[in-house]
Amino acid sequence: MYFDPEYERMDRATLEGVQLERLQSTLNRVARNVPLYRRRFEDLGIDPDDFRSLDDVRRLPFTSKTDLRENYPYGLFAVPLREVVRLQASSGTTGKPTVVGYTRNDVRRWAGLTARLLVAGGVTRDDVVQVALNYGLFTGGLGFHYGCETLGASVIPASSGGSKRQVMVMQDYRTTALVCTPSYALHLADVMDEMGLNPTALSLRFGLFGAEPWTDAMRREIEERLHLSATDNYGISEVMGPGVAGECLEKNGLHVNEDHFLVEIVDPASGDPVAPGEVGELVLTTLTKEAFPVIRYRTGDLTRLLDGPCACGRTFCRIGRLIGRTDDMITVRGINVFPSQVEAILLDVEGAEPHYQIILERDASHLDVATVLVEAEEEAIVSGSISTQQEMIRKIERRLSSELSVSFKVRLVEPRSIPRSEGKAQRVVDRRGL
Ligand code: DLL
Repeated sequence: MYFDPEYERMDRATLEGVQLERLQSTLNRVARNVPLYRRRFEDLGIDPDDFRSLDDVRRLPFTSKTDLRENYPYGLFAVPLREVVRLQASSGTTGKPTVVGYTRNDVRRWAGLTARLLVAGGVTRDDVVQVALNYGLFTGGLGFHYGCETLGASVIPASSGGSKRQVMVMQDYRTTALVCTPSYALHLADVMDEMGLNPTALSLRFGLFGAEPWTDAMRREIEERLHLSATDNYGISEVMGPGVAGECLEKNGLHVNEDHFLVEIVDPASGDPVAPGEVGELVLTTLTKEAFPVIRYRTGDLTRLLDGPCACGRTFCRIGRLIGRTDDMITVRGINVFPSQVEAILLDVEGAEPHYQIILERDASHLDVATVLVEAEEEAIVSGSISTQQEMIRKIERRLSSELSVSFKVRLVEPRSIPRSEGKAQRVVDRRGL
């Protein structure tokens, strides 16, 4: 089953023709409307009309998260705000998040792309889809929601959290497909156990999971415990959100929606293309976005291109599971955080030192638990009363939670008790076994 058979099964030569045409029009759009790209193209003597082959893309400069930060909030938009009908955001490396915008056409195309992935993952218009991803600035909830409506499935906008209510809705509304993060799916399985509910009594058939790293072992556990077929979905707000790539029921890599995104895998250090099949950094160029096109965006995600055709009949290339990051970004319950964001908050709290370590664990019910060990100033530890220490802990926890949307547990530790390193400080200790 396909949502867009004409494109999803397009032969390679025709697809490349479509990509080249769309790339040319994107390059013209950004050269005309986005000062950063115009400047960079001029400096390098790049004329978008000279583009004759897809390989020419390598002549273009990369775009990084820093470029987005320096142009916060709207500096990289290629249309006036009047034409923007939606704004979403993703975490920034420090302080402010990154804002992304969509025109009416962008929203429509985005919905079509998540609809494709839903169909690839087994969902049809006869399904009842519970979207248990956060609805808000995060692209996950609304991204999949519109895809369900476009497909014609019945969507339950459950959003994230409230696990017992999620299970009750699943039972009463006879949910047949679940969309959430993989760790939340396992957590829901635990909640069902606690409630004495046997998942075989539910109507679940398919699960689309993503937004955070997971493993094949986790897939097997989710499938066995929830009695559904689970597929992996990748997306990134700066490029669009969910809808960039997703698995079909062959479960053998994620098909990239190549008629809308140009894929490159590069060596993170040199920026040169890696040999086919080698692991490198995923670099994406949008081919159809109007409001927020990005050229050669360094996603920071590590993966590789998989070889050979897929038995599902889709001709789009496949990438392997996302296996890590080139930077120190972490994902806690599906939300991205950079250690530098934690540091910026600590620097701002009196009595706290910017010496810290983030410990990531998974609790018995499969949820991420993030603890920040914070060195307190000598005074706060030695002469500070328990109540002032507790007040400081509460203050840091409140700020981390309200500014980063992640609930961290904070523990104050003695000055100089966090190991110092001669090179890069080890800011994150990840014990989640991913
Ligand atoms: O997480 C979009 C999304 C929502 C994808 C729902 C799938 C489902 P951001 O919040 O911008 O967007 O986070 C993007 O999350 O750069 C990866 O590091 C990580 N990530 C996303 N999907 C996967 C996945 C959404 N399937 C960042 N496996 C990316 C591993 C993933 N990591």
